[in-house]
Amino acid sequence: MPAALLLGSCEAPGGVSPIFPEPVSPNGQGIYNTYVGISIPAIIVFLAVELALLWVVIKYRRSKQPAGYIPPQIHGNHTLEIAWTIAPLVVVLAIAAYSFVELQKDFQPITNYDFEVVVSGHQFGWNYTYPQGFTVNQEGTLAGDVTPFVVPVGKLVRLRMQGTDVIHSWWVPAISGKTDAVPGYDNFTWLKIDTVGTWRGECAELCGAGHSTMQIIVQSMSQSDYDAWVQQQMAKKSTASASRVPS
Ligand SMILES: [Cu+2]
Repeated sequence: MPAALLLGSCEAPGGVSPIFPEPVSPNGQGIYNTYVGISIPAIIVFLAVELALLWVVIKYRRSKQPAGYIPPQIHGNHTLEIAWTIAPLVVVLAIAAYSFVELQKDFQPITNYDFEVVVSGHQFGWNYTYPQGFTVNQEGTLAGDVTPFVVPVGKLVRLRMQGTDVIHSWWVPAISGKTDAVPGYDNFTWLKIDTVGTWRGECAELCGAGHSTMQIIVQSMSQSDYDAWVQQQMAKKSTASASRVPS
């Protein structure tokens, strides 16, 4: 609960929390695990190196040595030198392999999805085109919350990222990693949200003067609420197209 309060207070309108949010999609969970899985060994290595350094500095400080003392001049301990070259190499390669596996899982165009939404970034906002043919316009603003991108709970949704002008990047930390929306090229990510709720994100690629307005809100609904919402969107779309017919 205190964590939730802290997260809540950090979520100013139009921003994302500086603390890693609780993941709600398997790819968000995978990224979170990668973050923790790399951070913990990194902290252990950092502490080990700093403590060893401190120990040497304190134990062998000049004031504890006889006047004019010169430490033993040793050069070349092959076992030690090979060990401290190989050990970091193994750590770095392990981090690379671990990250690469996660990247493959999150950003390959998956084929077992329930439906696909085309997400198109523009200066400054996002358009979400659903298989039923309607589009949700999530126009950027800082005056309040943007229109949510709505998905049903528990469905695997493939996101096809496109850009119409410059490169944008779709990022909702609890759901997925930063995915570039590039003009003339399709990028892919996906989501499968396991609970009803609302999550925040923002454009993560500096894309022009209105970049900061490009908030993202993803809302997940139960299947029945989602179906009703789709009906509403379809009705809106047909009245809009009917009003465009010349009389
Ligand atoms: Cu942008």
